[in-house]
Amino acid sequence: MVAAPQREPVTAYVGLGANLGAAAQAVTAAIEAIGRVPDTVVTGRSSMYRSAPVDASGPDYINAVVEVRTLLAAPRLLSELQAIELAAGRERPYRNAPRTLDLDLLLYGAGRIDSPMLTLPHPRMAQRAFVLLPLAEIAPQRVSALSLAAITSQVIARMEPAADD
Ligand code: PH2
Ligand code: MG
Ligand code: MG
Repeated sequence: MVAAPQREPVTAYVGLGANLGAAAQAVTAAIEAIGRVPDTVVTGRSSMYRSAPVDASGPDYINAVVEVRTLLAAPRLLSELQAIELAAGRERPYRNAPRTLDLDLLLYGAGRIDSPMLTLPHPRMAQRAFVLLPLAEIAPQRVSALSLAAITSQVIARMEPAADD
């Protein structure tokens, strides 16, 4: 039997990061591309942040988080995000290599998944200021005070909104 399509929209959060080339432009373009994913609307968007690389090398990152409402199942949403990464010239020469664009599915409703392709919630998000600070800006209910207290030593700065924002 074919599974019935999912009818109830789910609120999900996507982390964006880039540290090669025109990183802020890549993040802005990616948010627009996420808005063109089928059956998905962008319902919230954080400021952009500049952050020092965590467990990685290379230039500073530009990071942001967006909220979407989607009818897509989590694995399908992930593959749409991966297609946007590929279109932005993403290469994967080694783990945590500098990248033109990284899109991570952080949270999918209250969903918990542990498969080789996808782990939800994102397994490292609770240790990363570059995820927690933008997420707390648009979804404070999804970030605990305890995890915010644990990441205060990480170097990160919220950028001014763009003039035309
Ligand atoms: N992404 C990583 C590894 N380290 N550091 C910062 N500051 N921002 C990132 O987006 C980031 C990182 C792996 O995806
Ligand atoms: Mg990542
Ligand atoms: Mg990633």
